[in-house]
Amino acid sequence: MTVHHNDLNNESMNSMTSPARSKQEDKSVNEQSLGGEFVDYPHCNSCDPLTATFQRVVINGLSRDENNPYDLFHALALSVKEQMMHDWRRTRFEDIQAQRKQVAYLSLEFLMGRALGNTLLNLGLTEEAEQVVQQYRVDLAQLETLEHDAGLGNGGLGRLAACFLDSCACMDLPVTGYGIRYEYGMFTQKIVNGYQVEQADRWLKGGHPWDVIAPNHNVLVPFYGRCEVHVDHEGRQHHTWVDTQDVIAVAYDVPVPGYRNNRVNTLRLWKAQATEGFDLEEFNQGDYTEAVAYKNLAEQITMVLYPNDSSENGKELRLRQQYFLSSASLQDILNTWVKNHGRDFTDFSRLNVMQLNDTHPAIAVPELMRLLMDHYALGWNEAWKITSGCMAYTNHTLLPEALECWPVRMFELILPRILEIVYEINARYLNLVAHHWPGDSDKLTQMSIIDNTGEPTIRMAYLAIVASFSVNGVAGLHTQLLKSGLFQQFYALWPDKFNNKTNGVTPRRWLAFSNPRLARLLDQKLGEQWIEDLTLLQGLKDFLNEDAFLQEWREIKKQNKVDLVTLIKKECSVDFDPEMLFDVQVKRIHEYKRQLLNILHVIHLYQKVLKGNVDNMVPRCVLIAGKAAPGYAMAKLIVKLANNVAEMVNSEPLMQPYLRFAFLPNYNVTAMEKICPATDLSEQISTAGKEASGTGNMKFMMNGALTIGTLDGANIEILEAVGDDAFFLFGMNAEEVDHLRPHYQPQQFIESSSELFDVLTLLKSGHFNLLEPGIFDPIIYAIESSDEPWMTAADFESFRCAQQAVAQTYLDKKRWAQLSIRNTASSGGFSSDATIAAYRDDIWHV
Ligand code: 26W
Repeated sequence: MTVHHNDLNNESMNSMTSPARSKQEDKSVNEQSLGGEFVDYPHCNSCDPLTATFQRVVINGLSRDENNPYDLFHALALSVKEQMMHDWRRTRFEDIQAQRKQVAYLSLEFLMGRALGNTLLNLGLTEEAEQVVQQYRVDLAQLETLEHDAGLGNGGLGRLAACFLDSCACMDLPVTGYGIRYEYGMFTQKIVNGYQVEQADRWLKGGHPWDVIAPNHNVLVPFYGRCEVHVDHEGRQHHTWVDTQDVIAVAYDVPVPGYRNNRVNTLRLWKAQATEGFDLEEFNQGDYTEAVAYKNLAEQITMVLYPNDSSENGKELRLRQQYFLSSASLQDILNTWVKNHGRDFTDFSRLNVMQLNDTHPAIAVPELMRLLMDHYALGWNEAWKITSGCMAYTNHTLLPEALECWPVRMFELILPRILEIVYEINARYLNLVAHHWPGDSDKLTQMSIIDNTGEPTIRMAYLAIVASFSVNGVAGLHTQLLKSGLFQQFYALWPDKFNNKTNGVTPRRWLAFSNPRLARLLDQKLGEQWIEDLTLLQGLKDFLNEDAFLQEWREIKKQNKVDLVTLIKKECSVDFDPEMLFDVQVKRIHEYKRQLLNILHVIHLYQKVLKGNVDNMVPRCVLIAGKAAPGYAMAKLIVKLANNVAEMVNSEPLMQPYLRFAFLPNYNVTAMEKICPATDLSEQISTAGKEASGTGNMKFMMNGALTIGTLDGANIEILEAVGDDAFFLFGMNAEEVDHLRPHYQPQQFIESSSELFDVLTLLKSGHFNLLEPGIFDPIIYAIESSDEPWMTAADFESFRCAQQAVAQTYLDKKRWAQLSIRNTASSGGFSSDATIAAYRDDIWHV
């Protein structure tokens, strides 16, 4: 069945801002949003103190039951949101008034985690909130634990988007995040008999107190249908996309408060809703079930986050998500523009920029062309000038399997008008390529946006590069590899587009909030300014030789470890000991991240203890956590191996004094808030050249962990910042990896390391899978295979030696504390504030 654009009844149309809206309406909105002074809601109580707001919320029954802790959490969150309402509205008003350039951060993922604690911190309301809830005999910390993580992301890319939003608000930048309000976020990981089992994440089940629905921003997103061309009396072609099945995008706004600066930015999340026009009509024709099925089809779009963070799976639903986000966001941006500037787009690209978070929203490129041409009647050249003047693309991965290529036939069916535009972009761009490399037809094939080598597909990264004025990688090495490898020819064509923006993490969440003990010490020693200027942490170096300070530093780490011990005991039933070295690797499970290398090392330590070879051995607790993509069999097997090895290690009494090993289920933002302050050693051990940047590495460093790592991603910059005596470097570099690749013979490495040989022998013996013989064969086979891309065996010896150096260093408590301090002190450059300052100055020009 089809639902026609025109079929929408008036009621639903009224809530849409459509390009067809009359001048009259435009004017009234203009007056509302721009007219004269800022007038607040008449009944706005955000000037009340939090205490009064909270009491009113409770008394008015907005909370359900004040004896129920969850309801109290809810009431507190509503009250805190209300505290932000005035500034939120004013921020929007002033940004429009000032005609500041607006940035839209388009991302399929925003991994926000919990909001309460962080919001209170940013607003400076933590103490007041503590007092308020004490009257109900609960403590704030306990209430905070009742909030469900907003897990609207997979890993690095999604969490980066969240850190960026925080930094933008803190730095007073007019940046709006645009994303999807998935009904189900990142799955909950359970471990059953050592295996990962996924459970749906019903994160909204208790209600979501933070968002505000903004029905006046609803837009219609078209799908399916067909294209028509009309030629007007001047001979100009006009394209229309007709017989579409439209889906309503409903805006849910989440406030993003800055740090004590009265700015509140917006994260606008779109939810799909079936149009209202369809059901009655179909129902009258007796097609009730069809009508309901259509409703499902429409509302499916925002039902679930795709849980893979490294391989593209080409699902139609995912494409619909991407287009839904891109179209809704752009329509919203254009509607705002038209309200405030009318239909004159001359200054549009001077006053708007869209940052594409990887290629996931790259379909925004042809969509902006479509809206400008088909809705606002601009010609191709004019539309292209605008589009290519405001798109900027960030690449987050070099892995070829992660590069998105959509089958042309899928576009043909779902987005026929978009396909036409992509073809036209490609034709014009290939013309330029042909001029640049005359007579080189290979270049045309290699660089074409359409890949015709097999089933025709659209290379989304190429589309993004062609249309963007800026293309950036996320760490120095990564950008260099983009220029010399993946996007080499594009770099030759447009060298000026390419730039690096090394990632960062927000010190509000990852230091001030997660590590309050350390934050208090920093306040005392450095003053409170460090939260907004993290380079001030350098000042810690003045205390490197003060014994009392070193003592205090170690005591804080120890207390944080005690907290983590409690969590590990509760979740894994494993006893960690805060006196032991905490050796931690937490991140998505992927072969290139080499959790396997870490597990092999644990097996090696286990064998050492079994052999009684314990002289000078440093007792350690090894922690691994992370989710495997549900369809990634090898990653899931690595989870199982970690759990089985942990079981053997922890049940062997001989290990007790020397080695403990836990796999913590359901790694997420909230878990990291407990983990990173308690970590001594941060494992960043990816095969060189594969990890674009990493951001966990930065969170650990900020919290005083030392890194054991390869020369990969931002590790390189971390090493430079802290110095090589405070970083345990091992393994091949990216060049050596590439060099060895064609000749790789893992057997050579296995034969030349008796330790690795012994580890593999034990693994092969079935020692860790007595009840499930053969299950780890694929892992053993991979390690021994000459085309294992991650070259685990090649780096084992080097890793083991670096781990020995770690142990040696840890024996000297004072030295370790000094190195730990130096790590924190040198982490200032990895604040996302620094990263955002660079986006602002070099790309956004806000
Ligand atoms: C299409 C499936 C898919 C989904 C997500 C492919 C690729 C992705 C992301 C690009 C994966 C990702 O999160 N990349 C990580 O981005 C971080 C932020 O820049 C980096 O720090 C990590 O190194 C990078 O792996």
